[in-house]
Amino acid sequence: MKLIGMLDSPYVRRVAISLKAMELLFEHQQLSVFSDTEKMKAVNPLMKAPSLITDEGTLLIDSTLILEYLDRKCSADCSLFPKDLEQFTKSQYLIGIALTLCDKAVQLFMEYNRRPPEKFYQEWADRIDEQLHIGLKLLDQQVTFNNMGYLVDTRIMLADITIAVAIKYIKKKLPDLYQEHVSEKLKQFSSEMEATSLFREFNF
Ligand SMILES: N[C@@H](CCC(=O)N[C@@H](CS)C(=O)NCC(=O)O)C(=O)O
Repeated sequence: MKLIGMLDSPYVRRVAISLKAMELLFEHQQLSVFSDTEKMKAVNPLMKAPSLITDEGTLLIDSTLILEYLDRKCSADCSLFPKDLEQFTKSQYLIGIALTLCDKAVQLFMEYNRRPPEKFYQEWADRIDEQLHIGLKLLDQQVTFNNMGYLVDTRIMLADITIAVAIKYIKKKLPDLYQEHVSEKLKQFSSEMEATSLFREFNF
């Protein structure tokens, strides 16, 4: 299998960390959707990252769809989805908030860094900003860690990975938002996750 995309993408990063956590072998090619356009098009004409090429040569797009596929490939005891329905529902709920934070953080970063200043769309930026504040508050209210320091199980699962990756993206790309609106609880969780060898291998 081959994963294509840069680790500064929270979507690529969550797939890379998950592949390793699932003990699946893969090759990683860091191509940028913006600066490696031609190479990226050759892999995926839609120019999206993450892209995953399966061993059979099928192109898979979108981190959530890729992770569903990988869940079927990995051994049952390495699955990153809880078996129990109640835990699974909680996990999907938390991942939904974390992915919305990723979407909104990427959009806000693009708004400030890619859009020409004369085309800056203030109303849109304000809306994203509000969504980010609400998402961070909701996440802070909803997360509770067990005595192993994880969210839904006694080992790392996709909810832990996705939340940690979202917080790190915000820390790096939107530092003011991180300082002012990420709670101490989430900052602490993010630091603990980022200190593990699993996260350090896919550092950004
Ligand atoms: N929902 C998608 C989002 C992926 C995404 O938007 N990736 C960005 C890189 S961070 C990308 O491909 N941007 C180029 C584009 O949208 O044209 C996922 O979970 O994989």
